[in-house]
Amino acid sequence: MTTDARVPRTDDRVAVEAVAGPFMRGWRFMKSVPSLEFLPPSGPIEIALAGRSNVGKSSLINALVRHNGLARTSNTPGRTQELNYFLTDWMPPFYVVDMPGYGFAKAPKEKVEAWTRLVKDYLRGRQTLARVLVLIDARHGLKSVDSEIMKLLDGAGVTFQIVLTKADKITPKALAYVIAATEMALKSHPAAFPGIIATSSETGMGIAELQGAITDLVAERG
Ligand SMILES: Nc1nc2c(ncn2[C@@H]2O[C@H](COP(=O)(O)OP(=O)(O)OP(=O)(O)O)[C@@H](O)[C@H]2O)c(=O)[nH]1
Ligand SMILES: [Mg+2]
Repeated sequence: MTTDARVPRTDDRVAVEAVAGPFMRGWRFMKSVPSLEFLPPSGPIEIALAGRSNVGKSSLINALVRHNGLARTSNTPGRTQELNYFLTDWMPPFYVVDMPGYGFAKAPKEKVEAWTRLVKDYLRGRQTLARVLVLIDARHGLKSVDSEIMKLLDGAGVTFQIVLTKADKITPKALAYVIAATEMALKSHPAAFPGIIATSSETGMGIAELQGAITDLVAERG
């Protein structure tokens, strides 16, 4: 008997659904939050993406949900300026929250200061925030603004996981180096979740692994 390689067998489909279930479902944009008083009422758990401007937060959301254009991306740092809530129709439901970046951005200083305050207040005080993905550009490694955010999360007792982005842009050797250096730095952060996931929104590298980590978290906390 021949097997058509293009048609996944039932057991393969079951395996994919078990690992990446929530990401096989429909996702929709729910709302943009310009300041804390506009946060949705506490309900489903939230998983937020933090990182320097232009690190690839919005692109990673599109790669996770396999829907280019759901989150708006740009070459210009400072594209995302509010907390953007995305909701899945998976049960139990949960939100993925895209956030403005920290550090340099092409926007007026007062605007950058206001959204940086918003991000920090949200990260410190949101009861339903289950985990933060702290995105680090694999080419650059940890910067002082990243360490500052990780300290804030340590202080608030919010677990975070490091996700390297743009791994397609460096050699495997350079990637291994940045993973080792980041692992060393994480030892002094009690809120760090073990395991660094190297990803590329361009090639799909690491996306299934990250989907799996989020699926596990939702199963545990949802
Ligand atoms: N080669 C490569 N480029 C990427 C990857 N991820 C994002 N980019 C590019 O990096 C730029 C910034 O991506 P965004 O997803 O908008 O970054 P962001 O962190 O949301 O940026 P802000 O909203 O401005 O904070 C875009 O030009 C993306 O195409 C990746 O994995 N590989
Ligand atoms: Mg963005």
